[in-house]
Amino acid sequence: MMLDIKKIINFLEHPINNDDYVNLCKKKLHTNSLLVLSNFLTNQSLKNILEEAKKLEHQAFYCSQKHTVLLNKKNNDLKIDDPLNVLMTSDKGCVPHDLIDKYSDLNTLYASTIFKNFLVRILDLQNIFPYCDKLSSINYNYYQEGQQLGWHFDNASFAITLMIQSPLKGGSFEYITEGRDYKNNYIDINLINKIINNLYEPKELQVKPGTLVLFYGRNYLHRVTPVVNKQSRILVTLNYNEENNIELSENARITFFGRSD
Ligand SMILES: O=C(O)CCC(=O)C(=O)O
Ligand SMILES: [Fe+2]
Repeated sequence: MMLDIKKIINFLEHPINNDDYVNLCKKKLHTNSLLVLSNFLTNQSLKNILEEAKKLEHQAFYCSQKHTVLLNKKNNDLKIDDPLNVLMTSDKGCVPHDLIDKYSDLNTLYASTIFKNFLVRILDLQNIFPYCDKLSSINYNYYQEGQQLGWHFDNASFAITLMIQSPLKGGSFEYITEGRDYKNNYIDINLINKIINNLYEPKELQVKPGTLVLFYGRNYLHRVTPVVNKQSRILVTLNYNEENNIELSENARITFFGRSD
């Protein structure tokens, strides 16, 4: 309902149902390759979501994984120093969708027609759909001291995140906007090699709580650097699909959530 969503999205700064504003966001996304909307959430909603995040934190499932930049396991047929075969470390905690309150602001936002129309328009899609499994659509992610997400390309074409608690030190989002063009089956091994060996400086993004970030995670090599002190980094991912009836693979669910249903 319009009434509910107005309490969650800061429409004063982000009138996402206004044509001019949609076009402005679209332009920003294409110029900067990334859309960053600070103060996207109202203060009250950020407070509600932070409270829920803290309440659920002890139920987070922490996984520590080694993966390649394409999120694969090590391939013994490839050279050990092949940039597509080098292992990265990722460890973070995750609370799956089914633990999030039905009446959470996150559920209202995720299902909101106004919000979905905005996304569809700026991304030039026909439609977007939730995951059909109970775990994958909305996730709280917790990065505790020392935890990080290694360099990777996402499997999903786009990613939408909401920062809920920024770390005081470390925990930066780093990325490059070149490196891969999934649809044209292109991957720049040399550039990936430079990035993972710290020979090329990536872009860095640090955002404050309440910020929405949208990026093309399948084409951008990105990572989250280790959080340096006690304050955890808490971030929500709002996960949609371009097609209906998609579930996250059972393997991925077990890896990230510790269970498949
Ligand atoms: O935590 C972030 O800012 C990015 C998360 C991410 O890249 C992912 O979950 O794949
Ligand atoms: Fe990612």
